[in-house]
Amino acid sequence: MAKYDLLKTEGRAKRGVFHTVHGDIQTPVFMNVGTVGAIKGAVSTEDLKQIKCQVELSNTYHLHVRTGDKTIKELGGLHKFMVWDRPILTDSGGFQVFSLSSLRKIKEEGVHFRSHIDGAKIFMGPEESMQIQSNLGSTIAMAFDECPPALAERKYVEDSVARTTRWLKRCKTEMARLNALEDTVNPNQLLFGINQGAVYDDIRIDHAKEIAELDLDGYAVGGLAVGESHEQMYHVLEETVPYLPQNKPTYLMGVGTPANILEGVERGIDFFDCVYPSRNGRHGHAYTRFGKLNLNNKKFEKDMRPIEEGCQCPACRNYSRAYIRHLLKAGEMLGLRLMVLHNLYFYNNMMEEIRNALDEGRFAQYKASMLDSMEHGQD
Ligand code: PRF
Ligand code: ZN
Repeated sequence: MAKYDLLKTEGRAKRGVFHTVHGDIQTPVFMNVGTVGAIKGAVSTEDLKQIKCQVELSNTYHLHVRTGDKTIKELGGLHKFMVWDRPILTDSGGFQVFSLSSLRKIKEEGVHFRSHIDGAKIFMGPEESMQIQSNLGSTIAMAFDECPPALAERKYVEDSVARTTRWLKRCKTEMARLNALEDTVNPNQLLFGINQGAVYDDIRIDHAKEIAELDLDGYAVGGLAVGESHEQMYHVLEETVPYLPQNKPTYLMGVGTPANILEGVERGIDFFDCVYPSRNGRHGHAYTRFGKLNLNNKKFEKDMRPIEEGCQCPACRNYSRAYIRHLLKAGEMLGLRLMVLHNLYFYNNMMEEIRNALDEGRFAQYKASMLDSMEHGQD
């Protein structure tokens, strides 16, 4: 159903467009993280359209424990519930279970754990994850995987990756069954597989080859940005991405800084997501092409310039650093909101600049000048 058109390449960097039932996704793209169906920082879906957001990302696990995927299905699915008619990607729950919950037990059938909200016992396996994502009716569902720690021993990673592959096959079967049901929210729901293997090149490569054969709608590289160095992450991408289909979208999960994204694009990644722009914004840290600013800083007390000169975001078009700093100090929600809007706009706008640079065959030049400006720029 979905089709990925590779429009242009520069080295390994890809410029593409992914056609979905909820509209086209121009890649490379940054997905804006709204874990529970809302971008933290009081950002509405109306705002998302203003800040060039193409794809919203939500989490299976969080929506399952509150308000419940069955209720959301009853109400017409996640698109209707959160009033967003463009693409939504849902993460499968595996990663959130591993990072949030205590007392988890991993078995062949799935993971037993306790809810981080009320401690209730929950079981989630590949079938449950697909059923929840199907109830939400997201555009793209992620496979249920295990993300082993970056420093896990080789034997542990081998066993874990083998299980993740068996889980992936079960996800594919279950998704096909669910999409064919009469009352399914989104009969065209897509499935992305996830490559794992920590920092072991050979495990990563074997796994990439194995999942590439399953002919999925797209492929993610998971298990990165979990404690390894940036160099190790870039190395894994160089080794692994060539074994993922070039005519399908690739997704680097949970990454990262603007520099990480530029490096990821260079190594063939189409999709990114990260909490940094919203989380750092809520802490008063602004991303700009001239480097990061801490708006809590006293030096901005009387600074009437926008966060970033020339930025077309709703914050910079109207408000000064001095005013936003004042709002942050006063604990006013508007301060957080303007910070998050600026940061997300910065990320989405950088992706647009990356796409334009790829279109014009000058990505390498764009990347070099952006990295230089972010590192040495004067505000
Ligand atoms: N798996 C899943 N979601 C994820 C990750 C993963 O490995 C990561 C790792 N950076 C972020 N989100 N399912
Ligand atoms: Zn701005």
